[in-house]
Amino acid sequence: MFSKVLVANRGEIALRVMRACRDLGVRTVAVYSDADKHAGHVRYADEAYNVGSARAADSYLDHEAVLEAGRKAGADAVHPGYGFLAENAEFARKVEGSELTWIGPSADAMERLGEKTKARALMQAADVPVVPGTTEPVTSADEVASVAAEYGYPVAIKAEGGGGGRGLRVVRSEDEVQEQFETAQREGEAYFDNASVYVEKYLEAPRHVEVQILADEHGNVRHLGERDCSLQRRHQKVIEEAPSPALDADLRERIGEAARRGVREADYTNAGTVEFLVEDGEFYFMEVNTRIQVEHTATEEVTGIDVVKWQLRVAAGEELDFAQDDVEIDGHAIEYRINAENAADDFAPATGTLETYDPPGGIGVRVDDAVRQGDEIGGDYDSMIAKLIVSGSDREECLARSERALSEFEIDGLQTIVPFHRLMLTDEAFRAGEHTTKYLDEDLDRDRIDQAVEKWGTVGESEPADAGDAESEDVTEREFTVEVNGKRFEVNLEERGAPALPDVEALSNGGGTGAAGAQATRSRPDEATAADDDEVTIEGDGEQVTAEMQGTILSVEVAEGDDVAAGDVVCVLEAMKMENDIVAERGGTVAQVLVDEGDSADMGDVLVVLE
Ligand code: MV4
Repeated sequence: MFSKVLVANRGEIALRVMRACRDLGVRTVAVYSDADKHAGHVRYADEAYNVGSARAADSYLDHEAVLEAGRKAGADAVHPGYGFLAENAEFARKVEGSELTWIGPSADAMERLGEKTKARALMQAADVPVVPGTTEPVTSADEVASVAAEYGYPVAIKAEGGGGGRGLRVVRSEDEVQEQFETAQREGEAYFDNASVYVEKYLEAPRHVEVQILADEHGNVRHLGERDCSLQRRHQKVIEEAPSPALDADLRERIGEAARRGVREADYTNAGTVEFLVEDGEFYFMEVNTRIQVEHTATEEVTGIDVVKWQLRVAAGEELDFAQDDVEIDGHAIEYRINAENAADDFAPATGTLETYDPPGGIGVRVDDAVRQGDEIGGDYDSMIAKLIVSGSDREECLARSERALSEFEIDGLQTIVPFHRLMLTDEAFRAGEHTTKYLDEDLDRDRIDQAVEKWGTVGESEPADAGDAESEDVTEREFTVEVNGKRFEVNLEERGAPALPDVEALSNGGGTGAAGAQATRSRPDEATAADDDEVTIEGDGEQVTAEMQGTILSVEVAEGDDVAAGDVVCVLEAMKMENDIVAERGGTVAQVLVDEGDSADMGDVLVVLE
């Protein structure tokens, strides 16, 4: 096994990989951009290197800077996570040519599967069903028309380098052929530097079903069952689950075996995903993702197999130690992407500070994230701030736990898509598992999304502009906990036309929340200073000498910088006509004197701070 791994990524996936490293006793190296100096993956890693560049996201794409960090750290392998460098065969080849090991499929295998017509031909050779169409690029609109004549309209024209919906054009009749052919070529050229296109029969409402694969360097290929990712918005997955509610046992067996044959044919190693379209009880190969994916967690939950750990073990030359028959799908798991987005505003990215971040827990709940309360969500990177993965013994139990877990998830300070997820749990098509890849973009009623955000949305900076009524600006809101006859009530008090409260945030954070940084220098109400200036902040974690009763400061016996021993008098306080010596309990150096002679002090006020 490796002794030190560089993780060339950020966010939750960097943490996921580092956790697998720790489980294996492997040390971890993070890289970061200037915008990410204090990010979760940097906090977690054993060591970290700045690979900064002008644009934050570009830092993670800089081949030479990443390799140089690996050399400096003395790492012996690189894990790319997903996104950024993960599917870059050129970078994989550079790593292969260095003293570091690439934790992923070989650059050759990545290239064999990267071009769509090559991948289709390879799958056909392995007896894996592909969507009827061409396995060679088409070079003229006439060719498109003749393929369409053979299979019938509609057909899809796809860019050779395509993926994620870019460079996919649907042709519904002969008079659209010329225009769509040219558009597909232009898009291919623009997005992928490759104007080459090919043609497939277009399936109207397929499901997206993908099979998780693990393959070692000793010729063993296993599949870990499938995930259903049909709930997508504009080609972005939103909810994924394992197993697929759309497959029966027979189709499940056949699709899994087809995926194994396909990657074996490609001489593929490490983890990968074979994507299929499923329609009318048939499945068709779509593409291979040559990396770990966001949604691998759902597979981990139903198989009990640590996919990321196996990526490391396989890359280190180890052999898969389980047979295909040993892989059992147990129960059901659903992953909810917790994106900072406002679903009511066309899923626009939301930015802000995580004023509250309190994820759910308990049985069947897993949260993969790299943020904590107080963190700034900036918009420099993608909007996913966490993943909630819920499991149960079957889909029903999983759905019930999902409702519970999503209602427990407390996030304030910016809008997330939690309200959208809660809506899906009330949605008939989703609950029945009957939704197709069209469902979100074409069938779901926008008004229902707006209502969900109004009902469950977060109140914060990115609150939708139309969420409140016109009067709301004049309403001062406070939350109280009251006890009536021994029963606890949470009371929300609204006063119309009242002056705004000074700083509700600071008040409601009185108990301290465990969040570092952002809250650390806030003055807390139970330790309010005797000074008139409300803005005084108390620094450090040394002794705070406080007034034990309400009174007047008769004298101050210390100044900043003085050394004070335990029992020394720091102030004299007059209360109820008595003079009281206020003494230091532990002692230290005086860091702050917050009162002057003649000031009045309330019980609990901080008078002097020692460090
Ligand atoms: C298709 C298809 C229907 N028929 N191909 C979209 C992304 C790209 N990589 C493949 N995509 C599709 N290819 C044929 N022949 C429908 C889609 C498609 C889709 C696929 C998976 C998940 C969501 C989707 C949303 C729209 C279209």
